[in-house]
Amino acid sequence: MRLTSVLRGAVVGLRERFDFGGRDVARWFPGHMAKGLKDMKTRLRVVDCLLEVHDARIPFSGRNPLLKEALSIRPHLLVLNKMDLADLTHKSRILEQLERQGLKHVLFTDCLKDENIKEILPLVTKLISNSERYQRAENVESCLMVIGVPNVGKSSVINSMRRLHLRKGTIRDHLVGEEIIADYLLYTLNHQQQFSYVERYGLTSPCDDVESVLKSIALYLGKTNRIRVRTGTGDVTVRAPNYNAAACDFIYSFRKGHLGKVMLDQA
Ligand SMILES: Nc1nc2c(ncn2[C@@H]2O[C@H](COP(=O)(O)OP(=O)(O)OP(=O)(O)O)[C@@H](O)[C@H]2O)c(=O)[nH]1
Ligand SMILES: [Mg+2]
Repeated sequence: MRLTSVLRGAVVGLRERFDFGGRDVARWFPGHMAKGLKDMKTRLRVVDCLLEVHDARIPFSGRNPLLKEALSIRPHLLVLNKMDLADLTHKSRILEQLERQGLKHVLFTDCLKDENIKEILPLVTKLISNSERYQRAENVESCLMVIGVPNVGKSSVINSMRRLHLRKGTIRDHLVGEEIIADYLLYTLNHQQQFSYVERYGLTSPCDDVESVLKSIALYLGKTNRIRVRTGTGDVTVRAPNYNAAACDFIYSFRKGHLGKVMLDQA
């Protein structure tokens, strides 16, 4: 047993609550934030989604109350950053409580290890395409605004996204729906040495990694979502491949026989 847990059980007489002793607790919402909020509201017109960064150690407090009004008019993703510093034993309870407050889309991140950062853009893309006001076609540019109180890691999140998406490309953790089917078809085609897809989609060589194939297909077909991330120091554009659109095209072409003759059952 760790010393701390022994102590937790053994030490008695510790304070149950913190007594502020009548001290006037400073209003934490200073003037410069009011100004920032005013600027933000002006710029909100061109924004498709809001990414609010906050500290994972204070999931319920310290968020700017005036943001709520602004947040309700755009799809909103709450990123609880610095998860490496937070005790997340009760993570599911935290998520439930946030959901009761109307916060349905929440991600925990750690910018030091780029943890979960790659989940952000696919989720943002989904939120934007699901939002009624912004029914958008593919390949249009979307605009994401990153907001949050000072020092929560806004710049770090943007830099991590930049690092992951611009240099290495979007990496996804889980394949879903059509992507799994596409993966199976890719496996089959490669297994049967049927490489028509290479030429059809302008690849350089056969490849057995579905993620990389779908990414190439998306770029080749121009099925990408461009997301402009507004930051205090200029905008960053991230181009996210639309994996699902690529997978659908791959499956469609397969069904139409454009990827060559195949045999799905073994004789
Ligand atoms: N441990 C840990 N530290 C982090 C993480 N993300 C950011 N930090 C640190 O938190 C501090 C603030 O990060 P910034 O990215 O500058 O935060 P910000 O919200 O842009 O701050 P302002 O622009 O000043 O409002 C820096 O010292 C970062 O290194 C994280 O996931 N884990
Ligand atoms: Mg910053």
